[in-house]
Amino acid sequence: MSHTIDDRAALILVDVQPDFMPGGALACHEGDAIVPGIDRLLRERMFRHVVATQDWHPHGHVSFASTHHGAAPFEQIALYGQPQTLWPDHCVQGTPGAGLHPGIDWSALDAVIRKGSDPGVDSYSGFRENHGPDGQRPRTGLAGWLRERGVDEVVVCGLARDVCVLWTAQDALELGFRTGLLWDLTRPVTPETDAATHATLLAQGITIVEARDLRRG
Ligand code: VGL
Ligand code: ZN
Repeated sequence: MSHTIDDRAALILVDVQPDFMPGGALACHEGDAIVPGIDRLLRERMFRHVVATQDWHPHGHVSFASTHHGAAPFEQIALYGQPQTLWPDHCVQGTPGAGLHPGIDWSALDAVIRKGSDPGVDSYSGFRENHGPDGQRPRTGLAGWLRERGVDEVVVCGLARDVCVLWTAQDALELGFRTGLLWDLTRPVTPETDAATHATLLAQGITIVEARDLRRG
């Protein structure tokens, strides 16, 4: 089914970074399979507005298992009263694995939102950090940036389908944007979660789109 977008739509490219691809520190299943399709969308100038998020952690970040004595990657702990998955060290500021993927022509990129820089708070969504010690989720400024440009619809893709892409799409919808997710241009950390992710998106009113079905209106 075709999905028509116009100049009021923005593409949000979530965490398209080598550390989330095979060989990287926190590899998604087939994570690199999305690279050619994203490169094509950008070269075609399909979207008038393009923004990328970049996971960007300091050494010793609270989300790293290595920061917690005796903890193993993929374990869950409670942090500020919320569940927090502990990850392998990944996307450390300034390392090659944290860069925007070199296989994509980024010329059409308008802005980059870096997230996860607060040593004590994780940040999955491009719009808001995870819960902090005060129970709040601080805004990144992305919603304001989009609104000042007249954007009313966002289309999200990138990595990981079950973590940062999902959280970004959910926040976009909650913040008032019509929201689509390019399913074929995402991949999960945990493939077993795909059915649940798909059901959650549909139930919440997020449109699931395939890249080949995008049309310019
Ligand atoms: C992500 C886990 C930790 C993601 C980032 O980009 O989905 N997942 N940090
Ligand atoms: Zn991270």
